[in-house]
Amino acid sequence: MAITEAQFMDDYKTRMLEMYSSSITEASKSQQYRVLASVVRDYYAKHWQETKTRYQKEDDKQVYYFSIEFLPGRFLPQNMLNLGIQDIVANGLNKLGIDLNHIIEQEPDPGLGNGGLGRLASEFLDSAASEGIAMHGNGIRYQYGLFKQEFINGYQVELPDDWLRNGNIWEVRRENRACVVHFGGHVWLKEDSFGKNHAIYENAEDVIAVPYDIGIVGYHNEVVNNLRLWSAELPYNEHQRYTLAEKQKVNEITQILYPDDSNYEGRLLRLKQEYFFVSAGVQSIVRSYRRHHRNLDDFGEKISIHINDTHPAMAVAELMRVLMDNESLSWEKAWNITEQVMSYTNHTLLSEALETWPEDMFAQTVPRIYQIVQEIDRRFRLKMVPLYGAELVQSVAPIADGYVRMAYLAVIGSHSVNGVAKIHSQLLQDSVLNGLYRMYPERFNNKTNGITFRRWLEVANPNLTNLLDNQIGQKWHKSPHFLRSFEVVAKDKDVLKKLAAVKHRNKVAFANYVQEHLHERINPKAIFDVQIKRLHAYKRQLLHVMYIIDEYLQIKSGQPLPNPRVHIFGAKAAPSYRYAKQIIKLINALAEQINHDPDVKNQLKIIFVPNYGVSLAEKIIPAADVSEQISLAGKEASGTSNMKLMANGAITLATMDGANIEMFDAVGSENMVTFGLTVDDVENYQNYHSADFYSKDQRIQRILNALVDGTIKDIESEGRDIFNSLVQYNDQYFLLADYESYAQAQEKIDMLYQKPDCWGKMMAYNVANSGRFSSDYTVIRYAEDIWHAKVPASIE
Ligand code: GL7
Repeated sequence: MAITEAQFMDDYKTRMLEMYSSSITEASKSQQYRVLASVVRDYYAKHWQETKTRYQKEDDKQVYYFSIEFLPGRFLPQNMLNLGIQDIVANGLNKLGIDLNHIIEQEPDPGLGNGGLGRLASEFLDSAASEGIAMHGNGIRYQYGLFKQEFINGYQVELPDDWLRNGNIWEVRRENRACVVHFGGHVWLKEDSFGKNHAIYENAEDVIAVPYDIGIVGYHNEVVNNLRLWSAELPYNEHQRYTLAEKQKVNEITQILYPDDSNYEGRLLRLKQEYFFVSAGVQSIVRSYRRHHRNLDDFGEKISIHINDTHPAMAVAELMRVLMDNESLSWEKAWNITEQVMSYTNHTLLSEALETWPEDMFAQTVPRIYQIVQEIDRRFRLKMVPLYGAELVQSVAPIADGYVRMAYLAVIGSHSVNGVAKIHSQLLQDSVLNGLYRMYPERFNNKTNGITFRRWLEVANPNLTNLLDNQIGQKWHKSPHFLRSFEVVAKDKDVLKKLAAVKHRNKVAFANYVQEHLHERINPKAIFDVQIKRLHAYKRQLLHVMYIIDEYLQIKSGQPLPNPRVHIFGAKAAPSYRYAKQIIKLINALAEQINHDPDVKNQLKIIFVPNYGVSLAEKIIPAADVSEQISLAGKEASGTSNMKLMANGAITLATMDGANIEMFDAVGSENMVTFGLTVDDVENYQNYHSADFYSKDQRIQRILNALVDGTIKDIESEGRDIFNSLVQYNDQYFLLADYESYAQAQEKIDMLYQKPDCWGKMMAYNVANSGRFSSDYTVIRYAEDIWHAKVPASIE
């Protein structure tokens, strides 16, 4: 982007005056941020408009990524990077007496997602724009993001995340593009004088969906795609008055994000949220298509709708509704188009996360959609029972046993179904979706997740970025495969020293952050052992905690640790997930005790960073030495923090699960430390009795006893419950079975860390081989194999 420093400074001063009638020095930091965001937005406004016009003119296929969650992280640093103006802005502001880094910290992190699933959606948007692929997001503009986490007496407390309090500079409200969404009431079909059916809605509750658009800026390519987030409002009508209660009921639909990433209760509001953004999205897509096309003959060739996990699966029925009821197409024609347009990604094998809705609730909330799903179900059975038998068909039909089953609906209505890592896609075919795989084998494929190096290296880790640029040039910015050449360059000891120096500098920066914000001192020479992800039993933060207790007991018995360690956690627990919250309390209690025990003498520290999110990840990941990816094999679909940590030179300590397996293929056994049961081991395990491990293994006994015998203070009830879950209730996630192997792996880490040359080489191999996990490549594969969309810039 061609802009000079002088011009920027001028723009900034003028905008400050326009927005706040203020001089720069008088303005608050938050005002300084908003002025900067507004100036940066202006710099891509024209590209945004031109991108839209070009897509229309060239009639390119448009892809719409429907996701109930997006976790974009801060827009300001990403947009400046992608526009190529960060140095100009930093220097310009400097001359005006402002530190850009302070301003960046003013931007609230839009917490419109829970974890990996929402973050992946945002990485894909960034990658698609950067590759010039016409792909747009469709989601919900939650007024409150994921709760703000604080710890009080070690317990998680959830506070509202009022991220819109000061407005959102990046969004544009487009009232003129609003849609009406119908809920409830009765629907009947009326034949008109031409013999066409029309759906008549009686006593329906109408809600207006107002879109807010955010530009998604591509990397150095003048492409700006769209993220459209919908907000629920009452219909505007001068003659109709609404009570406060009615208004609240409508606003509720887009008020909060469900703070649960796997265990959705069948709540009515959630169902409404899903239909709300799906219906608005589908209607607006058809409407905008119709503005430039006379009929719908080519709709299937020109539009893709991607169903990100089951939450938007009603898109299948909603598109059928719009095509039949509004556009008067026949069932057959509408169905052909729908199958061609829809594709679905599954993100989890956990059975509790495969959504189902009680039929009654579904029928009452979205009656027309229910009718259509019933018809899909009827036709599916009619076709499949003669081929596969009633029993198999019943086991995968969209409606059965009083429930509407969203994953099955998504597969039946799509032409493509993918998992998010090789092993996960395989397990989908073999188990969870096996019945449908037998019927539609050609639909199933794998698309291993990816990450964007622009955010996780260029924005988050400028020190490593500079080193890489100096050593191997900048080609990797556009084509992350080029990182590979760092492997050769890093054979030079000098380069390894520089790499170690970069890591050290990042660790010092994080230690300073911890001191300033959490008032704990940590030693940058210690191993920074990091586990950052949602708190969930299957992710096994508790296994990590067991090892910390082990270390602590070792110190207390007079044996020093081979290396000082800092165990760093970041994790939110779903507010209703009692066990996860008990583990949070345990970690905090342990931290309180260990961090202040004079016997420990700084050999061991626990830092549990509250309110983990994208912006905190950007601070932690560059400083990590060890990346804990220790889920029970077969449970983590892919993982993505594993890739981010790898790219930043952390050594992965992992089970053979999700994408860890592909990372292992990429770096080899010398550069990753693996342990534990494999997927096959877990599947074939006969008669697991965790109590046997407790009674036979003295080390495990000592660790678990510490939970209940007063060794760890202030966890009376939590300690007992956690102990019982592991010993009495048979340890659902096989922690005790994996403990010995995990502890050995940790010892191996200690041994390797004591050989700086060896550790340095491992770091270099990890950075160098992480390029294949770029979401740019992942998105290109989606575009080519699933969406059949244009990929303009072919990258190497
Ligand atoms: C998840 C998976 O648990 C995670 O392994 C995967 O990396 C991510 C993106 O594909 O999707 N599924 C899910 O429901 N959440 C995830 O993070 C919240």
